[in-house]
Amino acid sequence: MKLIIQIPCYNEEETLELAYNDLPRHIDGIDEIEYLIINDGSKDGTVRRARELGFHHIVSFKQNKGLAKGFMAGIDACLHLGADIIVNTDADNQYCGEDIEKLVRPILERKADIVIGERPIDQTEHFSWKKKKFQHLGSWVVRVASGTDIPDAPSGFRAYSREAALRLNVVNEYTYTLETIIQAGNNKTAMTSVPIRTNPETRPSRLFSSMWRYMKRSSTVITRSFVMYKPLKFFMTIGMVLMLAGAALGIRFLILMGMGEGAGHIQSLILTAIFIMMGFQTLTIGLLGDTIAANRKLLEDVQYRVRKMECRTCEPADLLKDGELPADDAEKEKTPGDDKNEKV
Ligand SMILES: Nc1nc2c(ncn2[C@@H]2O[C@H](COP(=O)(O)OP(=O)(O)O)[C@@H](O)[C@H]2O)c(=O)[nH]1
Ligand SMILES: [Mg+2]
Repeated sequence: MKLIIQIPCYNEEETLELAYNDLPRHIDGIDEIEYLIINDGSKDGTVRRARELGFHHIVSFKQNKGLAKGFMAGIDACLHLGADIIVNTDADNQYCGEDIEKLVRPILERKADIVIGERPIDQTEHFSWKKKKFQHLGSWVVRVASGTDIPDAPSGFRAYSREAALRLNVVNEYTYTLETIIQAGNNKTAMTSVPIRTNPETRPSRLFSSMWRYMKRSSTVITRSFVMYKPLKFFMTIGMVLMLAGAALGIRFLILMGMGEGAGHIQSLILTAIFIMMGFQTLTIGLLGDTIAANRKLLEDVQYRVRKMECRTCEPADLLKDGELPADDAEKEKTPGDDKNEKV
């Protein structure tokens, strides 16, 4: 049983050591533990630091592509490297490394394929009141959209079985956390949650830099995922509301016409027609969306089979060879002490 712990990194030279030292060296039931970072175009010496610390594998992008792409590139690399279980944690040592054992346990016991670490949000001192409320609200919306009972959806501390990782898909560019739960819930993947501990803050969050930005991006991700996985429900609800509004106005007009007052209410008759037409169009879009969703399910199945066949043989393009450094870092290593090469 091989476990690979992956850490997405963007300019994490400072805190990576702390996170690395906290990682477990042995877990009962696991034969091999390896560590991997995904360097998302960092401008500091993240990769050099990771090599010095002894990370086994490094996936490195030449430029910043965002957390969601980084996460998926890490998953691809872990599958290629033969991981049976993949754990994702953060480079700022936010999560308690010792709790990785709790994350992998339900997978080892074959009780789940995805395990999400539930942070003690209300007890976390460095989370503002607003951040706590938004995290709870986000989790509630994801629970509704996914039909699951996961209490902490934005948590990045997770474990995936190989089987669940082979089926993972992320299309948005901001974060993988919400979309993967909605997808897994709709695919009926066995998912569970375990309470975990967090460490004191080492630096402010970069993903949650502004409340409005976070809200805007998260609501886009959730709406898109909901439309993708439940198009009929989404458009049918809107379509039915429009049709009902049209029908109510239409009945009102008929009653008024029966009373001989129809002539003064032609405007509401026009509105009735508009509502009913819009409602009908929205229902049709729902049916089209449902057909597209059925096709996507077939494509996902094909993708799963292809991934299963090729993940061992096809080397991921961004996986560095042993000892290899990205061009920038290699350059810096040749000329140590040169001021121009100090970290940005
Ligand atoms: N791949 C990638 N990872 C990022 C990016 N920004 C942040 N991260 C990583 O995502 C993890 C969580 O980031 P953090 O700023 O601690 O956000 P928090 O989860 O809200 O505390 C860390 O491991 C970061 O290095 C990015 O642009 N790309
Ligand atoms: Mg953090």
